[in-house]
Amino acid sequence: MARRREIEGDIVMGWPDRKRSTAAARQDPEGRVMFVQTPWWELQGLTTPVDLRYVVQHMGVPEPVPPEDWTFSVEGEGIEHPLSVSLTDLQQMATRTVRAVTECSGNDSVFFDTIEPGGQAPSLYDLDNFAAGTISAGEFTGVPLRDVLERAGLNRRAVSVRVQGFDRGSPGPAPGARRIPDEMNYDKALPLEKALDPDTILAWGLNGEYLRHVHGAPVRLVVPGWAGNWWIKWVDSIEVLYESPWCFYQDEYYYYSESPEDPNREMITTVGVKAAITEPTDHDSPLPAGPRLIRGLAWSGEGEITGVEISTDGGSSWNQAELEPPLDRWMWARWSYQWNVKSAGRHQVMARATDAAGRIQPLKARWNHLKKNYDAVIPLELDFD
Ligand SMILES: Nc1nc2c(c(=O)[nH]1)N[C@H]1C(S)=C(S)[C@@H](COP(=O)(O)O)O[C@H]1N2
Ligand SMILES: [Mo]
Repeated sequence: MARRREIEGDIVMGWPDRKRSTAAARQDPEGRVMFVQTPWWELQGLTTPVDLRYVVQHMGVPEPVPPEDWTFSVEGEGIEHPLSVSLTDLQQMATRTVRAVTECSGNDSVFFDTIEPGGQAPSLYDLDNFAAGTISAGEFTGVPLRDVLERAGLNRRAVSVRVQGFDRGSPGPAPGARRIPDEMNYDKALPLEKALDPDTILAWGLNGEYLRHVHGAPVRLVVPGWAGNWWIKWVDSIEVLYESPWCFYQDEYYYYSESPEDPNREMITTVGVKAAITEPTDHDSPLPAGPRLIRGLAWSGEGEITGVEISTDGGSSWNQAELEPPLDRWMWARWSYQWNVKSAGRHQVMARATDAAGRIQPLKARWNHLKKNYDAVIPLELDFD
């Protein structure tokens, strides 16, 4: 068959160009985007283009505020001089740029069902699956939260920094919740130590442009390494406290426990150490046997990626993949592995990551009833002829 020579895709700047990736975007009746999933396996580098970034929020997207009318407050018992801060005030401070992966705690959650009896795994590469593709990476520019707290006279004996968005609503039903407010703002209470990490920033820039409204403009919190639900969008107030306050999306929604009744709840903080295969995918199967490059991404919430291993024999043996520079602390790393497929038929490929904190990606995820932070290896089944 003659190979189709490709310049047949989109018109870009008036010229025919290669086909671009599209995200799966769900809109409200007025055409405003409410939820986006990212086809991360199609992307060619480390930065997710803003148009392809995932979008998630719990109580709807609030009406935007003109940035010049917007301020946020810094107050609470752990603050000596309460402040009202405008975007211009922030932009008069020294900036910091952080490149990081954002992963929703619900990303890949559907795979928890595969460890329930009779569960069947869907394709990882299918945005019809509601839990897929809620992960993206990018370059955020802003000011360290620490610098703003210090300017307001932070008392270092404080333990908690509650950050609240201006989105308001009702969280709706939540299994195991002991209390569901009728109306609330989205908020989370960051332990002081993470709040003081210089890479925890109040960001107005993303990938070289102003942050967009759906991603939390004028300013959102960036909490590298920690699950997306910590990355408060539409920042409205910051309160420094001597004890950790009750927050719905901390105490009743994003926590680990075995069952809704289980009284032992563990706070969700960092994301797992994970590797994901981007090439080939099960949509490319069947493939010709012979030499075959396996490529993917790996990331961890606790430390730089130190290795990725591949198994093509069901986990009996593991071989090192090559990590492709740069290895950036909070970013995902690209990796590749040369595999020689010697026989036709069905083969299973598994990739597992390790990180500088000494973690090894597990083959089986630890169950939690809310199905948060799925972090186990997801085997890829490929047919060869
Ligand atoms: N104010 C506010 N911030 C929020 C949320 C929210 O509902 N309200 N959702 C959180 C969750 S669960 C995730 S995964 C990330 C998603 O950020 P994004 O929409 O920019 O991808 O925002 C977080 N910040
Ligand atoms: Mo999330």
